[in-house]
Amino acid sequence: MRIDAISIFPDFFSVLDISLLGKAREAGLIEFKAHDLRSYTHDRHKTVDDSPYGGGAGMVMKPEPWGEAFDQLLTGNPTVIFTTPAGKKFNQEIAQELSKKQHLVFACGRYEGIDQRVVDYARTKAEVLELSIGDYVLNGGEVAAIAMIEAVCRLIPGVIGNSDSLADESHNDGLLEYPSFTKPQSWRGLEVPEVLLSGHHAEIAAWRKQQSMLRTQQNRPDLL
Ligand code: JEB
Repeated sequence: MRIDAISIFPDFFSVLDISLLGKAREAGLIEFKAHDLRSYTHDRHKTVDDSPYGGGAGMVMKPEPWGEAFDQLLTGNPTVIFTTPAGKKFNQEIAQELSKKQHLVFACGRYEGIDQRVVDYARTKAEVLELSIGDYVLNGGEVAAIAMIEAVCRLIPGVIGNSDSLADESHNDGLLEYPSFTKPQSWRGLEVPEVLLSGHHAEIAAWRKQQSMLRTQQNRPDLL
């Protein structure tokens, strides 16, 4: 999969050099590049923002640099994702869909967001999604894009070494995960639940299911 990100802060994306995603890139499974929006400007001050039509606080990202970036980057059959607090809520189902695409382009705004015509224009050149990672306010789209990129890339075959881990995740009936424990059996006076040491596979499965349901009831009753 090829992934491009367009941002005035391309350095945010250096976290993608680390860990599993970094390995997947070295292995050639993912090709990623972050592009500086200011490199698509032509004025001395590399201007990317202007005041909003209709008035109001803050600045809006002007369309011209985005147009030039798209002219260069929207080749082949890309899907463009605008990260925005006004987007549809990103979830695992969307991550699954995106993991099948050949080319993703993340458009990451700052300030009060991007001139809406940029989205309309992108729709004439590509499949376009406006997505949010949740109901809280960030200063820009970069952190949201990084979260989406991680969620999508770990679903690409070969990115996660042990594909059992992936298969396991879709096996909990839409409930939250059960709690996990490892050695030592006793730590600072805190014990691992006895049932997990028993070797009774049916009892362990039943306990985990009960814990999953309890957690879901307490933390995410909307899932029940
Ligand atoms: C994404 C962004 C801003 C109103 C308030 C703040 C570009 N879940 C999310 N929260 N915030 C964002 C997001 C996502 N995805 C997000 C892009 C931009 C916030 N801002 C700041 C804009 N409008 C600018």
